[in-house]
Amino acid sequence: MALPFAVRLHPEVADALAEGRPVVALESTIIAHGMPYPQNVETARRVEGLIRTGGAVPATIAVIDGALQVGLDDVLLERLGTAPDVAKLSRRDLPIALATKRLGATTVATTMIGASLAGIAIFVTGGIGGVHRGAEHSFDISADLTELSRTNMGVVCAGAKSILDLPKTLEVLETLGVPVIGYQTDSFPPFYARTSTLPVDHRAESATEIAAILSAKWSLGLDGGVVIANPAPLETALPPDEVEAYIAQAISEARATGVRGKAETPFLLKRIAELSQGRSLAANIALVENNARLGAAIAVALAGRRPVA
Ligand code: PSU
Ligand code: MN
Repeated sequence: MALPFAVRLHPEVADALAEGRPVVALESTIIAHGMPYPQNVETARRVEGLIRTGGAVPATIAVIDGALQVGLDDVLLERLGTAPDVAKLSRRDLPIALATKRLGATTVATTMIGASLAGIAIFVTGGIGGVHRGAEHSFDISADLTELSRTNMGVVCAGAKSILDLPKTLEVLETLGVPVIGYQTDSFPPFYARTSTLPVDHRAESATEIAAILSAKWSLGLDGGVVIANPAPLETALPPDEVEAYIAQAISEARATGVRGKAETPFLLKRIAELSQGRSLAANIALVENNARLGAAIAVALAGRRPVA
């Protein structure tokens, strides 16, 4: 199948897809705007390694030189992690960045777009965007949610950060018809901690079971994503009350200094890392790695279900 001219596949990714082998997509906003250098690039490389160990080919996605590049080499990863002017690209920004040849990092929404165009079905990230606290005033609801309603992708995450309004986020996902699956958990994980009081739609025990849910959804033509929520590892999880104090302070600083819109999430992540003296960053790194292991296993299970051409 011919790809749109603006999508460019790394040869290793193209070969794997052509042969029906498992591929896992990764986002680049977490590299350019979610973590500081050098941990961002180190994490990106380690996550790619874990996906390979799990039997799949990693495909980190970004906008480079006028193309939606699916699969980055080491030089490009380093560039994304160090360049001072990397744009944060959600769905509305994508055509502009492509036409103006900007260097851009893809969010969950745009990574889903690129991965889906390439023919990838599984995507690993840290946390999805959602309904921001105070959205009843600001209307700030991440385009990640609308993308989940339309683009076929299993999105493996550790839930969503409680910088968001998690009950409202889950309500919107329900409205949009996006299943929320807990991996070996009954509750929607709040990113830095492992459990919450918010139920998931279904608890799945295995990667095989998750692959079966994805197949069932898409075989019916029920387009859209599935949120696969994987609780953060116990060793680095942070106490919820402590995290809440950092979040409250970071949000009040954002309000006081007028930070909002697409700048809000990167600002809050940075402040929470500072306030927690790096422990939130350690937790973030550990949970992305944990998600990489699960994502690879789901991609392997899904590839096993598909007839190989
Ligand atoms: N949540 C995190 N870390 C992140 C992001 C979200 O815990 O790095 C990034 C993801 O790329 C996500 C984006 O898609 O922020 C959402 O931004 P916005 O709320 O502006 O849509
Ligand atoms: Mn927003």
